[in-house]
Amino acid sequence: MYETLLETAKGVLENNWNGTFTKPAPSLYPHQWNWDAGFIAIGNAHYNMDRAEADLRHLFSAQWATGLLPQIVFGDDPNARYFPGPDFWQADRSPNAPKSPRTSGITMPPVHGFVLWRIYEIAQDKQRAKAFLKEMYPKVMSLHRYLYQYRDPHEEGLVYIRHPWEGGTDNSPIWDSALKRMDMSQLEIPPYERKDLQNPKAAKHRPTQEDYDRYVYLVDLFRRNDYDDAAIYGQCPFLIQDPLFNGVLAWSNECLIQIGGLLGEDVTEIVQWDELTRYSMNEKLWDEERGIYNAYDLRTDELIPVHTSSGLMPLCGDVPTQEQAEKMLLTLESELFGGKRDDIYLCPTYSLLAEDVDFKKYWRGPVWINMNWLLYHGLQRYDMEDMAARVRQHSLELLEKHGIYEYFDPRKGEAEEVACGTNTFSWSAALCVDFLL
Ligand code: 2M8
Repeated sequence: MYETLLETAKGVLENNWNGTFTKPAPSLYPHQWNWDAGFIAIGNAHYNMDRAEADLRHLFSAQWATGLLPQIVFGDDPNARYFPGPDFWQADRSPNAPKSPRTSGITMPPVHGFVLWRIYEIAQDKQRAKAFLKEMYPKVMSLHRYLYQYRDPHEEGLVYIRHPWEGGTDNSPIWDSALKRMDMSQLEIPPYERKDLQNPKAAKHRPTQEDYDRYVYLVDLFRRNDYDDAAIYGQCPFLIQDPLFNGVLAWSNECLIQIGGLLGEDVTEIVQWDELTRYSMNEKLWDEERGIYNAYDLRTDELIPVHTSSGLMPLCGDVPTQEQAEKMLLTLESELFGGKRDDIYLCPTYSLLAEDVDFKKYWRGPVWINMNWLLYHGLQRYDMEDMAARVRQHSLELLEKHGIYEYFDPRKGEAEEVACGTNTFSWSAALCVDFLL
């Protein structure tokens, strides 16, 4: 079963490798992306450990002196079309940015701790894998240290993001209220030209122009402040504690504790982060009534009670108790996410009941394979084997029937174009390999 799918997925990874790093997708995303690189390395680890290691080494070669791991590491292909490119970011305004390679000036969900652990689990040659852990451990530690030092102003163990791109879920409805508060008639945005709309299939489902104006305004704010974290914290209208980002952080902390233990390191610092993050996620972000985690807006000091699948992701980090997790399972099975319906592919990224759910619009409804992979691992941690198997099965069915696409319309049978976004998408391929092997 699935032999052809496996070969197709490997072919995508092969094709998207440029000799130095793996592109998420050649036409739409021609550079290296942070969390993509993590997911991609997991896929490669099953049959090409050299490449898995090379991708992560390349990503971390761009780490800033503060520990920030950039969202994009730019390649040097002069024909690569992407906005905003390195000349727009001007990351070299920061004394902390590396001279080379060039990077953007924000980060992404810190998947690398659990990625390293997963690679170690997969590895046949444990000695080599351990040497790689030893090499990477201080780098991932320095990333986590950056997050707790600069992104946790109340020292509560919850890390904020300051741009929707840092969340990885660019146009998630979670960000709507914060973005809407930015009155663009009062704010100056530098001129810019989007390149993503040149991809005809993806164009119609990409974020709107209003979204982009806000994305670009924020980038401009960061560069005007020379990427100084304290100055940006003072001025940025967008500061959000996201349950996906913090759930991933919790999982990575946990894996760093395991890695540190294996390497004979003192893990006291991580244990402290880990305990505080779990505690605060449950104290501050947990929604007992709805059985899901919320995001929190640090600018207005209020919860953002929007039902997206990001609120289920703390499962992967073992953040909820078994009792909380049972409630989350009910939420997943309910009409909100359609977990028991035969006509819905799991897992829609936005509640099926939301008035503005859009089954094809990027992070506002479609199924994404990386979210399914995180959810699958989360469900397994709570022995929810049936639902985990369902999530895996739906993922593989989508990929097999519709291709290694970026995201998928969750409506089974009904939708005309189920596969959305770019084709030959690397993390869909890599996580498909991991699901299969
Ligand atoms: C998407 O984000 C980039 C900006 O980072 C974009 O829209 O141009 C998101 O899906 C993000 O999660 C992903 O890492 C990136 C590359 O696949 O594309």
